[in-house]
Amino acid sequence: MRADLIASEFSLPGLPVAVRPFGSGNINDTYLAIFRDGRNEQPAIIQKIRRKIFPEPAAVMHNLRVLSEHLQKSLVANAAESDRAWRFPEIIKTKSGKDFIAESEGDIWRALTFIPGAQTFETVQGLGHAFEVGRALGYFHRQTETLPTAQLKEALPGFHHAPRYLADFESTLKQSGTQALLRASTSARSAIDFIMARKAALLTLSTAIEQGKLKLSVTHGDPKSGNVMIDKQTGHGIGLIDLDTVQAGLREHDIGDAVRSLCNPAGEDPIQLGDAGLDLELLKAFINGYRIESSMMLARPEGGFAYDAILGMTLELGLRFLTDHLNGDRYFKVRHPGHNLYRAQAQFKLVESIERQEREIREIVQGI
Ligand code: GN1
Ligand code: MG
Repeated sequence: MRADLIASEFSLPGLPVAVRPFGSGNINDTYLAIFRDGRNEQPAIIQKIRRKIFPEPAAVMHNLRVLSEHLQKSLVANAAESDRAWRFPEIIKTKSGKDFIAESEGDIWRALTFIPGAQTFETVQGLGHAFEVGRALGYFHRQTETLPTAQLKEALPGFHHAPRYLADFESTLKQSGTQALLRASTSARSAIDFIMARKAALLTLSTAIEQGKLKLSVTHGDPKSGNVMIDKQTGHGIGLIDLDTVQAGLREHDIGDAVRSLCNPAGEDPIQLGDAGLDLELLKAFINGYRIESSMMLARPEGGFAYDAILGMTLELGLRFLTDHLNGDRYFKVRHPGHNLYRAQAQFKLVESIERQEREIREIVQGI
């Protein structure tokens, strides 16, 4: 099914007059649809969720429904004392009253509300932006503190489970296709050596969970810079989008993922690999924003593992890109051959920069 054909199935006023690809996600197909009713126009987001990535798309939608109802309640309850109008995408039902439309192969289509007057940035815009991203993530963690993880399904099994990524990687290495690719690519071979030398750092958080040192909470799962909505007028962070990976996880994962994405001004696709690096001033700004919210949490998050999370999540994403490269780019969308290898190398450059600044980073993140 095509997005422009499916759009009219959703319960929006009038008819879809334009449906265009939107955003820069690596996984879902996202479109912006404009619905016109007389002289009024209303935008909405239309998305296809693939079963290839999310084995149970209905679980994704269940989580979104539960989360949305929870957030709406707290938004209403706290509106008076809030300095901004927080907003999150909500489900737009189909004309027959369902949350999504299933396709025969098991993929689903859904429509979400478009958040007007706000924008996202793939790369950091400055200290103020970093502060606001911290604030938005902290707000999300604080608001979901009262949502029991048991109410959420496992939308993406094994997500951020480093031992699983490592096992997938090691089995990929044994495949004959990989062996041939490796003989021809020195950069792929050095990327493999890079990760092999850092297995322990990759596994620090999963080991801490096994040892009962960290507890699971509701997490966003993918709080990269490009998933944080910034109000165009005020520059305030007003909410997170891309809620498909919301499930039980570690808040440390979210913090690590946000920092790896936001505090590297060169972004995930740097012009030159050497440009990738962690900026300590941006990190301070992000942590200051996060702290405003986290200081109001009932149970403060464990600051003790924040450094390990920043390092571990950067290694993990590099490993995921590298594995996908060796597997023939089946998971992440690529824009050119070798793109996933380049993305992996960029994350590994960032890892080196994090390792060099370990002492400073530990000082900044202490006790968040
Ligand atoms: C993917 O689709 P997108 O771009 O929001 C990925 C994240 C990665 C991110 C890196 C479900 O997110 O884990 O950090 O790419 N999402 C999934 O850009 O795997
Ligand atoms: Mg995502």
